[in-house]
Amino acid sequence: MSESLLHSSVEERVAVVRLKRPKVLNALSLEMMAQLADVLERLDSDPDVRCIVLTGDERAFAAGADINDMADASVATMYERNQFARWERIKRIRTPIIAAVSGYCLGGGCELAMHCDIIIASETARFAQPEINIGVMPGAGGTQRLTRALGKFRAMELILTGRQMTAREAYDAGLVTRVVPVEIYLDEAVKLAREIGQKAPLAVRLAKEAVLKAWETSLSEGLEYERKLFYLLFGTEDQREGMKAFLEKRPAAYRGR
Ligand code: DAK
Repeated sequence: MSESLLHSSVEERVAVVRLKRPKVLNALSLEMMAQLADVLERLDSDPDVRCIVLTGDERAFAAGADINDMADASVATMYERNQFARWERIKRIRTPIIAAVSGYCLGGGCELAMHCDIIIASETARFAQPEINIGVMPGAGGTQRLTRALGKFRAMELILTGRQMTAREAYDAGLVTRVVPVEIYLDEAVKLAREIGQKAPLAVRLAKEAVLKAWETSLSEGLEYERKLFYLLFGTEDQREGMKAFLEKRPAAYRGR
């Protein structure tokens, strides 16, 4: 299936969604974000899709929100547009999303990668929140998610200077979980997505929900939440199947029930 600013395909339970505005380094226009929220929601409700890979191209994952959309905007325009609603829709996707990042991953691009659940980077990837260089600050979660991912001091330095981090630095700081040669970054992400796609889908979705909860709550509330989701899984056929298959020394056949 193709949208004008995105391309998406599904194979072996893994959907690959590609941002497609290469001439402007995949700058995230309002229209592109609308299409992205639509596509991700559609994939999220497709039972055959178990994991999503979100990517750009070798030169850029995305160089930020499209500055043309914001340059002349007033407070009222920004408020009326309510862009946050689209980002909120992306935040609510329950299927795991892996960002496969190469090249520039800046501003809104970095914030979009941080809306994903795992980030795989090519050696050429560069991460930054450069909004400070154009007179503003991150607005789609950068000050909060980068700080939670890297800690206060590293995040503060990056956000106040707009400096680009290399893939290796992002790996050392814990933002990225794998750095691989540019030739294989997408394959690596798809391979990981297929591995996740083999697991019991309800357990995967609830586990994602529980990990995300850790960002937003105290330890004791998070543990309470985890416990309830854990109990819930004992109401699924896949729990029976997974444990039975282990005891019978055979691979499990999960059905998402
Ligand atoms: N927007 C629009 N066009 C962009 C762009 C961007 N963010 N980034 C690059 N381009 C365009 C360039 O203008 C150029 O277009 P032409 O001149 O060819 O027409 C083309 O892409 C190629 O870029 P360059 O010629 O500049 O390529 P270089 O290799 O020399 O430099 C660069 C690459 C990535 C270092 C440079 O393009 C750059 O600094 N780009 C801007 C990066 C940036 O400042 N990003 C942050 C933007 S602010 C919100 C949600 C999100 C946001 C805000 C609100 N809400 C929910 C309310 C996010 C804000 C941002 O991301």
